[in-house]
Amino acid sequence: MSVPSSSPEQRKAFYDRLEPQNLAPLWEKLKGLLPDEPKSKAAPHRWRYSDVRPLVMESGKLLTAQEAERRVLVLENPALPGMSRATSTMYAGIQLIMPGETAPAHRHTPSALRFMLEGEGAFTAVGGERTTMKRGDFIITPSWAFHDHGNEGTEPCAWLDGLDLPLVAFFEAGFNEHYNDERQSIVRPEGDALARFGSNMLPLNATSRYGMTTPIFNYPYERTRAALVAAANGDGPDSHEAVTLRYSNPIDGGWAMPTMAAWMTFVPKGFETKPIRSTDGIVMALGEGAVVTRIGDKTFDMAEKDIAVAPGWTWRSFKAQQDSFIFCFSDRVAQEKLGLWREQRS
Ligand code: GTQ
Repeated sequence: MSVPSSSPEQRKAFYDRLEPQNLAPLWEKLKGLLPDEPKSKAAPHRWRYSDVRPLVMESGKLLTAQEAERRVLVLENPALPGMSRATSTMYAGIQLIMPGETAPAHRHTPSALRFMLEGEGAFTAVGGERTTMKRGDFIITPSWAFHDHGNEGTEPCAWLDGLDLPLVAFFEAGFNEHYNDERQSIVRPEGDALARFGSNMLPLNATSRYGMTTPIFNYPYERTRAALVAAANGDGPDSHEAVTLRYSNPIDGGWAMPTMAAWMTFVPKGFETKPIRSTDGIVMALGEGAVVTRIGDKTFDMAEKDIAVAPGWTWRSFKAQQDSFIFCFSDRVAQEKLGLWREQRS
C-alpha cells in the first residue's frame, strides 16, 4: 500500500477549504476528544470562610434578597473564571438572608442543595412545607419544586448552595418560573416529610412527591452526625473513605437527588486517609472540625465552614486535626447513571 503524504502547507490549504463548509479534520482533534484519561479543566481550590464571610455580609448592605432574587456570592473555580462553576459540572455559592427578608418563591429545572453554615431562624419552603435550617443540615430543593427562603430570626443566615446548573446548561434543558406570590402557601406542618419518609418507615403506598428526588428535604445534621459517630465505633474508619455515609432517597435507596450526589465524611482526630481519585469533581465544606486536605499537588488547611474543590480524577486525601465532618457533593450520581463513573484507590 502506498502511504499518502503531504506537506504541512498542503494540509493547511485543505483545512482552509473545509472551514467554509463547516467541516473539520478529526485527526487534528482526536487526541483532545479522546484523552487517555480525564484531565479536568478545573483547579483545586479552597475558599476560607474567614475571607468570604465579610464580603457576603457586605453584600447584605448592598442590596436586599428581594432585589437580588437570590443574594449569593458565586464560588468560581479559579481556572474557570466567569463561568459560575466550582467544578466543571457543579455550581456553588454562598447565600445570605438577613433577618426579616424573603428570597421570593420560584422554581427551576436545575436541582439545588443547601448545606447550612451559620445563623438561626432561616427556613426553606418546599412543596407547601417549611423546614428550619440548622447548622450542618443538608437541605434539598427538587427540580421544578417551588421554593422560597426566609429568615425569621435575629441574625444573618448563610449557607452553601450547590446546583447542577452547568449540567443542565450542557443539556440545554433549563426552565425557570416565578411564583405568583413572595412566599408559597404552607399546607403541611413542619416535620411532615421527615416523619413520613425519614423515620425508617414509609407510607404504605409511598410514592415520590418530587419525581426522582427524595421526598425528605431536610436531613438534619444532628442525625447525620450521630450516625457517623456510631458507625465509627463499629468497623472504624475505612482506609480511603474514613467514615462516609451518603444521603439516600428512602423510596429506592439510591442517591437523594438525580443529578447531584451528596454525602458526609467523618474523619476522626488524627486519622489520615489514603489518596483516592474519582471521575467526579467534588465540592466539600467542612461542617465541623479542622482538617488538612490534599488535592493534587495542593495542601489546604481547612477551618470550619471553609469550602474546597477537588477536580475530577485528581488524588485527594484528608488528615484530621480534630474530629472532622466534611459535607461533599458532586455529579457522581449522574455519571453512575450514564455508566461513566470510576474511582481509583492508591
Ligand atoms: O436558592 O433558588 O445559589 O435559584 C442560585 C440559583 C440559589 C435558589 C443559587 C438559585 C438559588
